[in-house]
Amino acid sequence: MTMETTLLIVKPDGVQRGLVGRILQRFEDKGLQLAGLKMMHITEDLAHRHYAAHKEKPFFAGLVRFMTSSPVVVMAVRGVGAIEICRKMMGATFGSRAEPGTIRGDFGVSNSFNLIHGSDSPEAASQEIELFFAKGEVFDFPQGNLEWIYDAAEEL
Ligand code: FUP
Repeated sequence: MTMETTLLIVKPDGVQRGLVGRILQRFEDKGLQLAGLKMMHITEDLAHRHYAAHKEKPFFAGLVRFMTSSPVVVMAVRGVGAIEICRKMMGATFGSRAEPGTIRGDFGVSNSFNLIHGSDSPEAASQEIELFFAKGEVFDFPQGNLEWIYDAAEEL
């Protein structure tokens, strides 16, 4: 496992429902480092680029409409194995099926309004961070309590 930075988005439903703090808290509680954070309104063009892999899917138009309907909060989150850890914390895609204990499982029942996006591979993570953050908006700085979050002899 290597140190990774992943892109997370609290989607419009998460912002509108006042869940940003609680969602963000889970990643901090886990010991992951917050390396970038901003609120933004996703443009049509950005939504198309971000979800390009889904452009032929029947749900694509609705997905773009949803993601551009209201502001989102984007985060760059860093840690050893952060991509897979964050995906597990998010839960299955559909809120109706996501396990309790996960973000989607605990906070939602909807399938398309599923609160959070997280990069699903190292390639996606670097592409998405570049798409959503400008140069200088993701910070590289020492994590203060790193030696108590990881076993430095084995994990770092
Ligand atoms: P995930 O990786 O869990 O965010 O899910 P996907 O990349 O497969 O899908 C992207 C988004 O499209 C999901 F967050 C929700 C939406 N979607 C639907 O609305 N209907 C579907 O059948 C599948 C996905």
